[in-house]
Amino acid sequence: MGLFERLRTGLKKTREAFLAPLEESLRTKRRLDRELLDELEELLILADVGPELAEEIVGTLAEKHGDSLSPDGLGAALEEEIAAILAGAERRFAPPPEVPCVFLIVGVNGSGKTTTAAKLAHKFKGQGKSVLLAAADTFRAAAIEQLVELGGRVGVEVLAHRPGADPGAVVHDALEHATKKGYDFLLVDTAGRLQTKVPLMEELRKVRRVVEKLTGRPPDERLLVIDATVGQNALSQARLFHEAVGLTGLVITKLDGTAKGGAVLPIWRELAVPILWVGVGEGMEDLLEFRARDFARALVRR
Ligand SMILES: Nc1nc2c(ncn2[C@@H]2O[C@H](COP(=O)(O)OP(=O)(O)OP(=O)(O)O)[C@@H](O)[C@H]2O)c(=O)[nH]1
Ligand SMILES: [Mg+2]
Repeated sequence: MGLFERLRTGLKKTREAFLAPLEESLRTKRRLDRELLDELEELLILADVGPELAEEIVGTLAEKHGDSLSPDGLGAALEEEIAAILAGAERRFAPPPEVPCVFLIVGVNGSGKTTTAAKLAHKFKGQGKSVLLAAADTFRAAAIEQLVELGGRVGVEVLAHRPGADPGAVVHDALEHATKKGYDFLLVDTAGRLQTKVPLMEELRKVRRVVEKLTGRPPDERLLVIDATVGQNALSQARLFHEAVGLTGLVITKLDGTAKGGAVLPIWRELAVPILWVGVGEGMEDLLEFRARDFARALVRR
């Protein structure tokens, strides 16, 4: 199955939940009356689009298609509106002229940071680039082992210290090593537990400062990894990470098999941080570049 198909299949639950009943009603009514619009609004809220955006989408659809809409036209009309909302959320990653290009990968416990770091390493390696992974989640011994294991699987070197070591020192060493060896990328995996020895946000600020001190610029990408199954609830934590490191992009993981795929809309609307990649599975290939149009289509078109 192609990756886009994986995304479509993954979002099937979200899609079917609101398309099927509405299409059925449209077969006889052929127009969006108040009752259908209310139903659509409710279904969008169930897909975690949030009340404000649901109202906005329904309002626009009523204006454009209230008088006449076929069951087939519904998906297309929704795709237009969702793609328009997400248009600004798309940004293509472009590496800076300097090497190594440094990624700081942050997010709450279990969101998919370590897996995403390995998937990105795999992607860049596949493009002929050299990659170093840094195990800056020193809080859990298992976290270091996990990154070393994944690094081995994708054939990329991992720099790690002992459990409990200072993440700033890990990043310092990793950066010196990557610079000396001329690595193209340094991908830094960080801890997710909010209750670490040093408060997590402070720890992340420090890691950012270490990179700035050594390279004269902040980490080129400060990526927040968000678990799509958490939906809109991820927003309050996302703001804390944004304050701490100044996010440059989002990675939305676990879009395969969630009914809350609609949460991508309010997340973008609220944070205004572009979405760079989306995770559609546990495998190393299961990371897609985010495309607003594809995403909208996968969400609402059969
Ligand atoms: N289905 C699916 N599973 C994913 C995806 N991304 C990550 N996972 C799984 O989510 C679980 C947690 O992933 P990790 O990468 O360990 O998450 P983490 O953020 O590093 O977790 P901590 O280090 O504990 O904070 C693992 O079982 C991953 O395989 C995805 O896109 N789809
Ligand atoms: Mg991890």
